[in-house]
Amino acid sequence: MNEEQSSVILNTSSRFSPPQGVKLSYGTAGFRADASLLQSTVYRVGILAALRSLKTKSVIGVMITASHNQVSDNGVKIADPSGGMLSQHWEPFADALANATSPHQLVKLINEFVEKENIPFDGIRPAEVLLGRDTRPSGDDLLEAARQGVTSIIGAVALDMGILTTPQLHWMVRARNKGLKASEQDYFEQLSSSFRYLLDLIPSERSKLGGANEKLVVDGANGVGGVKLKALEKLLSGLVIEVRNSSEDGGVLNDGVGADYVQKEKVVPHGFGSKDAGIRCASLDGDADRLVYFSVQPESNGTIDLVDGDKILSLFSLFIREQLSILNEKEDIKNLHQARLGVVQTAYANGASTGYLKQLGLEVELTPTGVKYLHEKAAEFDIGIYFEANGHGTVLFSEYFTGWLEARSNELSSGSKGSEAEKAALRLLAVSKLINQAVGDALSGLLLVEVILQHMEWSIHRWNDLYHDLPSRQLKVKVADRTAVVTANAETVVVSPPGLQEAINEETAKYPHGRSFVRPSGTEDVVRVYAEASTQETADSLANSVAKLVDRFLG
Ligand code: G16
Repeated sequence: MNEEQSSVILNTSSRFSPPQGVKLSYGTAGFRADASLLQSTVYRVGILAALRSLKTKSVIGVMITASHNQVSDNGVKIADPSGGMLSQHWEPFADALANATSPHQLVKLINEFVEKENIPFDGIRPAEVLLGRDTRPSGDDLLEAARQGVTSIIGAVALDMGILTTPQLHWMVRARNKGLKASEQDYFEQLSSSFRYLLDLIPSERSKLGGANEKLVVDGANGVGGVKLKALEKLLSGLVIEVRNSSEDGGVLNDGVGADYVQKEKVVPHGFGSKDAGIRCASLDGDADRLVYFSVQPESNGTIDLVDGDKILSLFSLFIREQLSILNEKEDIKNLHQARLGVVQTAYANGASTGYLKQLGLEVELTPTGVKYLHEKAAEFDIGIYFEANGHGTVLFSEYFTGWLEARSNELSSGSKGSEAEKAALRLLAVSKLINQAVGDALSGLLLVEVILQHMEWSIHRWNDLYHDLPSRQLKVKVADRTAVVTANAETVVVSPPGLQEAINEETAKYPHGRSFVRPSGTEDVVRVYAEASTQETADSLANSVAKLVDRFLG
């Protein structure tokens, strides 16, 4: 960097002093903390995003959100040129920037990194960064900090895209870098038109009046997702949606509502109750990148049948596998391509779901928690479906396979939908347009679930009966230093502190079908405990015993 550039950073950074005595780290999905601590981190992430834009000669995204965390928290996620998460190779630089103690140290770090990465400051293509935020009250100020960070790189342009869901911003970054239309309206139009197209491809002999056609009731977590879903619904036909807990309703973000609450507590969110028994319901998280379904049990006290990310993964797998087998069976299609289909889960996947997917003959891969890992693995397949049990996931189509599907689609004469095999190809192509190719997206995921249920003529109960979850329990344990827990083998084994894994093994062995693991959260200051066993009582008991072990070893 030249002197002029260094002095601009020295000047602007002096307005954003880092909080004293706080070490921030780039976690599962970026930085996350109490919003009052984040001004300097977000400003510095703005600088990083502009540098990433210069390095990749592409548009980068910065999203101000703390997703499922409480409303007083905030955070920042970075979208790479593909629309996916920031390359893991740059995470240590993000950590170092966030923790630089003075403007001079910050400039020194940037200079070293610019040299090491050979980042061009030639002014040929100025940096361009899209900024978005969710509905948190702290979002406005933090977005301004990000804007100042971006524009402290001379010539860089920061475009404020306003209040968005996280997946909308990732989608826009991807679309911009592909030279496609990338406004919010374009996003809504792509989702609604591919949804309509898939509905039109439902075989006519199917009545379209099955259980799936009844109203869907959606819990918006009092966040951005509910408002965006209402806007999207205006463009939809063939689906009736009622949104509750929209940010316009005055409730508190993620407080007794939202996908994280519903999935972890397995109870109804606020605003739902016995009057909803049996109805198909869904829940989004605070920034609408997670989706779970549920139905309220009749005459219950708020208990639900949870249809989580594992079951969404299973539903998508069944539908896509069916289309691929129609393609492969029919010989009337030119240049048949045997697509490789794979699914990706984490250790949180219910054991019953993994068993079910393997029984379908699918390749099942396991990665650590965090979409950055699942996404990378899923991208190795022609069609890679990934979902975390918490409802974060999507379906990725390789460029090669999408090109092949597009060629089939172009061969069809206009207006004709062709043979069964060609219809299957058209369905798969429409799925690739409907489902967000950049990142897990509750809105596009919801539309895909809805159209598949209509295609199968399935109610939520039929879907939920695909397999029966093993009873499970998740707990959080507050410890002095969660980074003292180090794991291996996709987080299934603790390697540090010594002795903890042996103690967990000993405890787990006491329970029929017992399975348990612990890992440090990358978004909250807790250690997470997961346990599975043959009954709810024993799963609860195993989780409690393991939580006590965590406390004993790390207390
Ligand atoms: C983020 C990540 C997810 C992860 C979740 C919880 O979700 O994108 O991949 O499952 O955090 O992570 P942890 O257990 O490390 O706290 P979100 O929706 O909060 O951005």
